Amino acid sequence: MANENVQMWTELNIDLKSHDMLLSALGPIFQEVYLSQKNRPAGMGFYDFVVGDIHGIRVRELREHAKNGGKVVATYCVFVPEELVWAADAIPVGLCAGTQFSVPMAEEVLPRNTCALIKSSFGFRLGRVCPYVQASHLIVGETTCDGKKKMFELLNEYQPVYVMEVPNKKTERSRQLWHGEVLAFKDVIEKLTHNKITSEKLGQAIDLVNARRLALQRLYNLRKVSPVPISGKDALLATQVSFYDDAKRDTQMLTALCDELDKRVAAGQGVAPANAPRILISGSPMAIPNWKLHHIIESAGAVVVCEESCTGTRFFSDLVKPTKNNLDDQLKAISDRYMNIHCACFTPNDERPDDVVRLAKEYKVDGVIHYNLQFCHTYANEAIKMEKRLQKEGIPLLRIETDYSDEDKGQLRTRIEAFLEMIKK
Ligand code: BJ8
Repeated sequence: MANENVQMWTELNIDLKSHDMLLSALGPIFQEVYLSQKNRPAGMGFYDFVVGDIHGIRVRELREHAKNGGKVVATYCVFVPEELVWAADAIPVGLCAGTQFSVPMAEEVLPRNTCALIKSSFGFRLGRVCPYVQASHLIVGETTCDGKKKMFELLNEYQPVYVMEVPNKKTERSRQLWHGEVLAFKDVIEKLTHNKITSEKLGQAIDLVNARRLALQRLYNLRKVSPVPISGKDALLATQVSFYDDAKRDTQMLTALCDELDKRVAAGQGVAPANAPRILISGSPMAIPNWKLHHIIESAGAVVVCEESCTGTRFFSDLVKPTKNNLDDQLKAISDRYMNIHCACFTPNDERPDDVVRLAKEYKVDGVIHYNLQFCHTYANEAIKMEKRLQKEGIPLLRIETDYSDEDKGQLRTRIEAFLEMIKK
């Protein structure tokens, strides 16, 4: 299998030397962060396997699909309506952009004062170290933040990129603009795949993605229980894998994991003592293998019970409303659903602090940690409003600004331990 992988990566024009370095760095990190945990649910075995073979089986599935004439569509943002991709018999893949490894590669081109997520994703393409990027026929970007939209122009010099225009406001005019973008995206995907998106196919795709969202909702609901039956790190990993695994298989695996967690809950079995501080993380998304903050928090004796982020609740909280098999209604339901994602790129975006307050209560958290990637101005500015709002509600907040490097680990640990000491029950 190892040889088969090497052959596949060669066909995908991967820089094998750098890629080897990337994979050999991932193993020890995964061992330290994940495999060293005690009392993990057996259902996490699947996710360990996925990470262990991160550039193997799934990439082979995508290649097989392409050999049979199918297309692979890569995305960087939860705004891209994946239902339309599935409905055209293409496969969407949420690209990871969570490693420091590719950041220096990107810094050869991009300004250094760009957020790590943007640098990491651009570096993957520039350094040819990600087979998912190499295997995709189209990358779909979006006009969310300035850094991303300008990076997509540069990325387009290496691979075809299509950019969706996400509005910055939530007015009726903006909603109409977004609806037009969804219709245009349908045309782009039909042209790419040479497949017509019918109402029947779209209905099936809506059901497919909604089922995965419901499974993730179930997983998160189980995290509301005390003692919590799964660590924040494990729940984060399961969510991260949902971005690129097959949606049907992913739903099955999540369902099996939740069945096991149900039993743990019934037996009162938790991964941390009932009095361990419960933390909600709110802010920028955390793509694989960005486990830094969770690891520091949980190593300090607390437990992360919820993520208000695009690798958390913003990814699955809302379903596309099921409609009768009428294409226009389905497309409208899709555009309405996606406009409900409260990304800090919107102004105003008061719904996000509202969400955090609501989630803090639902998950009975002892404190919120606001996670901000350095140089991400939208989330940094929104943190000011968030702080005021949480203060009013009496919910303790710690604001963290960091990147993907390990340099600030010690400092973060000290600040987080002090915060946990303050909120201790
Ligand atoms: S919907 S959060 S996935 S844009 S952290 S690149 S905002 S400078 S990732 Fe995001 Fe879509 Fe919004 Fe979600 Fe820019 Fe900030 Fe970097 Fe960001």
